Order: sequence, then structure tokens, then C-alpha cells
Amino acid sequence: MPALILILGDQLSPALPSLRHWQPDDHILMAEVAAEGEYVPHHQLKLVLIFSAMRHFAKALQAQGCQLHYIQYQQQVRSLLAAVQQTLAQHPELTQLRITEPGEYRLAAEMQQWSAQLGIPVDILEDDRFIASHAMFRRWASGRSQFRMEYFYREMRRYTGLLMDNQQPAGGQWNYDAENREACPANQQIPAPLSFTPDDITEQVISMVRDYFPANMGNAADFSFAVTGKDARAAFLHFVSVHLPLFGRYQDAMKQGEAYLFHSICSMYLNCGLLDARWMCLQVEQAWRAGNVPLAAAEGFIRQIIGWREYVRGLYWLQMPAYRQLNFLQANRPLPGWYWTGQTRMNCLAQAIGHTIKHAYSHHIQRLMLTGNFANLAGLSVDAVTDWYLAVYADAFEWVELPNTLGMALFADGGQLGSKPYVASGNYINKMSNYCQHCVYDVKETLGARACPFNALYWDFLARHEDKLGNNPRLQLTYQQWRRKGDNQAAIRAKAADLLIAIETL
Ligand code: DLZ
Ligand code: SF4
Repeated sequence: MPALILILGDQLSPALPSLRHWQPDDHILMAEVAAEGEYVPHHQLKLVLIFSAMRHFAKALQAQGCQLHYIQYQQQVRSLLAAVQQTLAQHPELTQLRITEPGEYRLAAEMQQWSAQLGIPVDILEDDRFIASHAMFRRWASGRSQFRMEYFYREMRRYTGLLMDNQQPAGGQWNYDAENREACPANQQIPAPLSFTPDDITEQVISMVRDYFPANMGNAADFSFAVTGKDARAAFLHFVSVHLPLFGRYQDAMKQGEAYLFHSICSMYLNCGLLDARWMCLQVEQAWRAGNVPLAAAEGFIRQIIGWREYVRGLYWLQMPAYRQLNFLQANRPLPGWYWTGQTRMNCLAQAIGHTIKHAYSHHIQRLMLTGNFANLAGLSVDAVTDWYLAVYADAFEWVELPNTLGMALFADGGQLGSKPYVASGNYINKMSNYCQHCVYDVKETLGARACPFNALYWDFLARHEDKLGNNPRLQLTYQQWRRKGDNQAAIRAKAADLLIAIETL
């Protein structure tokens, strides 16, 4: 039975399950459609990446002799279902549809209805580009009251054999995170990541995105990412040889004017399918075994891929759709306008949001401890914040974005992902960056007119949520500090109330 194979914009991998079953009389469909382009106001660079990478992937499949149908955005097809219906109407010989399961629940739920709507069998294959299958994750999670990443990660190390010597973790320890928390010295040289000049296909996409998405964040003309597997692999190998040796050490550091530091900037390639997770981890392990990078750097990187990334995906599928509705701390304040413009006097946030606007990227600590931390301290709406992250980052798809934002950054799941909220005052930001040296606010002050807003908001957050957080064993010391503030408590809370009223102008 000849099939129509639908490939989505984050499934751009030659080893995709639905492509592995390809037969010469099958047809392939790829479609740029309004429903996917508009479900959040995607950053212009994210749109260019996905559409250009889709067009390059289609071209490569065509060159291999596949019968390929490609719908461009200008054709104004509303949805993926409409694209499938249109193609099937033109090719009645195609009597089944084959798909690799989508990464997002929203689409997976829609696709459950497709067979009835189309009147043909719809074969949905498990996405084995992820290392842990759904069954494997469910097995691990069943019977546990708390899902701690560290234990899942150890199983994944054993399962993959990565960084293992005779069934034991290489170097004798599973996790070297404690060695990964240094600030970046002023004189540290930071090499640039590999960037790419747009070819004709990308130029066409840039002009299409400018025409159809003029109000979206970012400037499509700034685009310099890879759009093919070959270039993405080159970008990653450049990272391994140039940045990885210091990746671990400065993983959490932030520095004025530096968007990337020693990060790989490859999450967007991995998440849309241009890079393969196992291949990346093998490159990193080989670099360590060859003596080119420290074990702490290699382990720190591999943990992100086979540990954290697989773990958040597992939790997402285990708990959707209920997960999307969680709002443990009842955070409902509207998102300040400066999340979209970067126009705030808080230098740390202006930097993180500025990078986001310029590059559709900021690194994990900027996302967690700057934009995420502020959103949590200020009680910003969980819906608005999660939609913002989904829109503005080139690597953001809901399976990875939602647990990281709703769970990790906002504690809206009540502690399933993190054992305590990742909140911090200005002190942490000052320790991990040089942002405070360039800020109009004073990080050492809590109450005065120039006081760093993070400080009063931090204490106010703890006081506001004492009923829900006061018994958390990991916050006992912090609550003791709060109690010692005695008479100052009222002034701090009044200051926080003033800050929240003036939130648009901070
Ligand atoms: C993110 C995205 C965008 C912006 N556009 C498309 C599109 O037009 N066609 C498509 O197939 N995929 C697109 N994607 C990626 C999908 O949204 C993604 O496959 C789902 O969110 C599931 O992860
Ligand atoms: Fe951010 Fe406060 Fe430091 Fe300014 S003083 S950069 S607002 S932490």
C-alpha cells in the first residue's frame, strides 16, 4: 500500500522512523502552514531556521529520488491536516498516512482524530531519535513518588554505556556538577561559534518571514545559523574542539555583551533534527578519551543530553495534558511589555532579553536565573511566561520548553522537577556575572530608591508563599534569615509592593 509520509519541521533527520520504512512508490509531504507558524508569535530567526532547514531537507530527499510534495508558506495552507487532505486528493493512489509521532501534545491529540477525518489508516511511529522510549521512561517512573533526574541519568549512562568503564562511571563519580560553577574572569578569551552565510534558499525564506511575520521578535536578516545536517555537524565539531574544554567550568557564568560564552549553540539543531543526540555524545566522549577535554566538561555536556533532555521529555509525556494547567503558586500577573523589547533598566534582564531578541538564544542560567527567576519572584502568569519561552527561543518546542519553564523555572508543578524554587536575589546574579557593575541599580541595597529590584522581590516571594514553601527542608535556612529581619520585614514587603506596581517601568 503506497503511503503518504508527513515530515514535520522538527523531524529533519535522515534516520527518522517514518523514513526508514520508505518504499519507492511512497510520497513524502512537507508543509509550511499557518497553524504551526502562528500558534505562538515565533521569533523571526526560529521561523527562518525551521523553514529553511525544511526546504534544504526536502531538496536532499528529492535528490535521492523521493517523490516529494512541498507546500510553501505563501501558498497559505491553514493546517497540516489541510495539507495532507490536499495532497491525498491529488494522489488517490496513496491509501495510508505514515507519521513519526510529533513532539508536542497539541498535535499528537489532533492526529488521533486524523484517521477518522481522512478515512484512511494513519500509522504513527514512535520517535526513536530520543534514547529513552516512552515505555522505558514509564517503567522508570512507576512506583516513584519523586522523579529525580540524577537517578534517571545514572540509568541512562548504564543503558548507553557513555562514560562508563567496566560498568562503573568514568573517573569514579557520576556527576561533576560541583566543578561547573565558576564565574568567567574579565580577561578570558571567548572564541566565536561557527556561523553561516545564508544561501539562496535561506535568503528567500528570510524575505518571506519578513513579509509574513513583520511584527514578530527579532530580525530575520540577522540569520547565521546552519540549516543542513552537514553544517550543523560542523558547528558542533567546532564547539567540541574550541569551546568544550571550558564549557563545564563556565557553564553557569554570565558576562556583559557575551551571548554565548562556551555553550554549544546547537540545541536548536538537535531539537529540529539536524543533529543526532547519540552522535553528539559520542563525539564528546571521544574528545575526553583522547585527552582533549576534562572529564567534568564531557560529563556535564553528556548529562544535559542523555540526562536532563530525555528526563524532561519523559515527564512531559507522562503528565500531559494536565501538566499544562498547573499553577502551584497561583502566578497570574501580566507579562511586562519589556519582555518583548528588552527596554528595562535592570541590566541583567536587558542583557538576557537583548541576546534573546538578537539571537533567539540565551543560555540556561540566563533563562533560569534571570528571565525565569524574575518571572517567578514577580508572580508573572504561568501561561504568558511559558508562551513567551516557546515563542522566543529557536530551540523551543513544547516538550522541552514546558517542563523547563513551568516546572523548573516557575515551580508551578509544586516541586516535581526541582526540590525547591530556583529563586535568587541580586547577590547570586552578582556572583555569576559582571552585570551589576553596569547597572543603575545597586545590588547591595534592598530598600532605597536605587535598590536592586531582585532583593525585595526575593524576600517578598518567600513571605508571600510561606504557607506553601515554609516547610520545604531546603528552604529552612532561608526562612530563618527572613525571620531575623524582624522589623525590616514590613518595609521590604512595602518596597516589593511598590516595585510590582511600577513593574512596567523597572
Ligand atoms: C515550529 C514550526 C513552525 C514554525 N512551522 C512549521 C510548519 O510550518 N510545518 C511543520 O511541519 N512544522 C513546523 N514547525 C514545527 C512543528 O510546530 C512541530 O513539529 C510541532 O510543534 C511538534 O513538535
Ligand atoms: Fe540585575 Fe540587580 Fe545586578 Fe542590576 S543590580 S544587574 S537588576 S541583579
